[in-house]
Amino acid sequence: MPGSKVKFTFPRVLTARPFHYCPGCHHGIVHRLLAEVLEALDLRERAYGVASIGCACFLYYYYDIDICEAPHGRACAAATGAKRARPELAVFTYQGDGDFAAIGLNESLQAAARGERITAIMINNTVYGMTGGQLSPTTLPGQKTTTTPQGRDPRVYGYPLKVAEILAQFPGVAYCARVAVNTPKRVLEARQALYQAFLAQLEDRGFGYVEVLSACPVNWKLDPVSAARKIDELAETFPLGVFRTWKDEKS
Ligand SMILES: Cc1ncc(C[n+]2csc(CCOP(=O)(O)OP(=O)(O)O)c2C)c(N)n1
Repeated sequence: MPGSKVKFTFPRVLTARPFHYCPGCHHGIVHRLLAEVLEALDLRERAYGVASIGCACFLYYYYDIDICEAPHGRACAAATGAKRARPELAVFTYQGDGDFAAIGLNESLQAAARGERITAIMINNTVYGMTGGQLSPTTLPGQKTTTTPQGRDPRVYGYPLKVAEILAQFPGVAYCARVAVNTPKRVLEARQALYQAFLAQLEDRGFGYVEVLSACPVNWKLDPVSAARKIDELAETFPLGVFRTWKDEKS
């Protein structure tokens, strides 16, 4: 319409299929951001996603790009194979914290240490969401889960694994950030982080990693608004920010 300004468009990378996620879950926001970044970088024809098991296992329903599914924890290994076979593709993984940092920890660390030219996205909701909210490596001390009904006791179950801080030490990691999507400002920062993580791959700099603190209202037993607020509490244990970027390093 004359005089009006387009404020909202639907990324072509997304299909029209409604998300299956629970109310208040942040997967939907991250999916939308990922779609916007793939579109901004003109990657629709050469993006290749590797979905994990967990709540995002139906990733291929929602994107009009090639996506395969890797067994629990193997997404970074599968993505490595895809990227090495077809270096012209923009290859990414989309994993939960259980997938990336529990059963898949070895694959994840080794791919990052090798500096594979892939982009890994880890959705950190501090639990195994899909299977009913069990303890994961990122569960907060004191947090109640179905396998720690009294709350996580670090003397028994250890302390949360800070994946971004671990990966940021590796020279092969070109970009490493932790973001959240519980406020509009943070949503914009999260999009920027995803953009940079893909750029690290497209510019052949190394492994790109974005960890997203994500609400799981059902397993946290909170309403969506309280769950979104709880992200601020998570950010005390898992600080937000860019932990490593090739742009800071001397070339
Ligand atoms: C090879 C294999 N092992 C175990 C499972 C069972 N399983 C399905 S989802 C899941 C938990 C996933 O948790 P997370 O990766 O944190 O993702 P979320 O569901 O929270 O998004 C597990 C253990 C499986 N589907 N496949």
